[in-house]
Amino acid sequence: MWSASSGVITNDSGAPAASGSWKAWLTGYGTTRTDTLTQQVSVPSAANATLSFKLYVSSAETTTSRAYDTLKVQVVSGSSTTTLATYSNLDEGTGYVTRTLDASAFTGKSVTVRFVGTEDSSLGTSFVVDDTSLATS
Ligand SMILES: [Ca+2]
Repeated sequence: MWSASSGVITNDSGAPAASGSWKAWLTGYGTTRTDTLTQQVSVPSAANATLSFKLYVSSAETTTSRAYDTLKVQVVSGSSTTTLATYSNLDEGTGYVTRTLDASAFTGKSVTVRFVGTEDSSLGTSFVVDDTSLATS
């Protein structure tokens, strides 16, 4: 069960879903804003854990070198927060890209998976997340 900032979990047709019509749409307003999406997860005991999701980035930014708007993928375990990956307006693409992150450090733990979208005061960047899963092996 995901918890999210208002409006993040949406079936708004302004951005495609990777499957179905619902997805998590973080930021994209072109104003200073932070959106979060979190889920508590008990990661089974295993040798390896992988967090995967599909990410679509659409941006009004025109720079090819500066990350003005970012999406951080974090795991919170107790009082410690680990950033597994950071995406930005520089990752803009024409469709969903499957992202696979190593979460093996968290096997056997109860953690919170957190997506944090942050944008600056102009030129919106939308981070759209769908089909998130955590697998162990
Ligand atoms: Ca921006």
